[in-house]
Amino acid sequence: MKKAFITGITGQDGAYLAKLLLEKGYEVHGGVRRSASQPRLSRLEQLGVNADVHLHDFDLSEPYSMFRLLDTLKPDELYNLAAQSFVGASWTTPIYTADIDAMGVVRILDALRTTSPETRFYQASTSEMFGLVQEVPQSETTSLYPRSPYGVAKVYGHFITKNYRESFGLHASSGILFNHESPLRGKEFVTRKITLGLAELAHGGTTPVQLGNMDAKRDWGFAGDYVEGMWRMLQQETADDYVLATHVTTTIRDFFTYAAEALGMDVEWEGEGKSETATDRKTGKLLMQVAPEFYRPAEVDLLIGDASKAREKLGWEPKVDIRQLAEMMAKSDYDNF
Ligand code: NAP
Ligand code: G4F
Repeated sequence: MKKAFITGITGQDGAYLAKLLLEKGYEVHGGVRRSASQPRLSRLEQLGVNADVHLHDFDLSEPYSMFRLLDTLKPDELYNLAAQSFVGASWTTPIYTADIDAMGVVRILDALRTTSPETRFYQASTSEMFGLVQEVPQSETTSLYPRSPYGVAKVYGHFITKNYRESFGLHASSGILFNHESPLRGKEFVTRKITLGLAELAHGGTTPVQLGNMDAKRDWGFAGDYVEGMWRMLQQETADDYVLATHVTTTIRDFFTYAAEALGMDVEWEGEGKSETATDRKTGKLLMQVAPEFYRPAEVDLLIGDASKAREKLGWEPKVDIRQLAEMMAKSDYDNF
């Protein structure tokens, strides 16, 4: 039986990956950090796998306990999914974000190099590294130009992974994953904020969803498809870096429309910029208004990925398209309201 260790197992991707690895027969271990409301196992519970995983106290800021844990576990595969993952918060917590998302990666790589150099390592890199995009679509060879403290920290994590592969021969791969969502997505991310807000409105609520930049475009896929790609990367004989993306880009506005339509609404858009609104033609209810506090100091305007390498070398394909994703999330939030 193979043994896997997942950092960030309580997050969206951690929960889907834990389920996938259990289905494949792995012994699954995960790192959880302490907090007053610990353990935060709701996502693992929602997928019905909380009782099947082995949990360990773990924090990416704590090198010595990480070292001891990895020395004991010596996992076959380690997926580093833990991060301060919210781009918006990285401007208010830039130093913390750098410590976890950049230094945390080298802490774990260095502990692995010493305690368990045969472990195969996955780093959660991100399309946010492309930032002010230098090429359309973006692939593994596109130049990086991060636009947030989060993106800058992730660039370090990306290159230190490559560096430990080249310097010490670790089987260390980076997945450059474009945005991926699900009913388990954190409530602060725009897709989930939209589907939760629309579910409340559909149940009789009257508070419109307050959003920032409606023109940004993202390449959105389903998290369940993307964790399959992570696993496939670590099954390759040689470690490498891969983009996972759908090659379809959608504005925030269009995602909002798709989610609203899934709940039977008929959206009318009016105004522009900070005056933009969305109303349900059927009921006259105000569904969305722009709130300038959700604009970012610097924006990533357009992400669209080219996952040809993953398709050819890993045989990976996304299965859920953007309308199916919006419907899945909107209906889940409506049903669980
Ligand atoms: P998520 O839902 O926000 O989960 C983040 C996880 O990291 C949580 O389990 C969190 O624990 C844990 N964590 C945070 N700080 C930690 C620390 N100091 N020590 C140990 N654990 C810590 O994120 P996600 O969407 O699953 O994303 C997984 C990874 O992929 C992240 O690295 C993210 O940056 C990256 N990524 C995500 C996407 C995407 O679209 N989802 C795209 C590209 C890359 P708590 O439960 O205690 O908060
Ligand atoms: O949903 P978001 O917060 O995701 P963002 O910034 O693209 O980051 C996510 O994807 C990255 C991969 O590219 C991951 F690395 C990262 O960990 C995370 O999972 O924002 C998406 C877009 C932005 O352009 C933002 O300005 O939506 C825009 N937006 C407009 N109104 C909003 C809002 N975003 C949020 N969170 N909240 C709003 O009210």
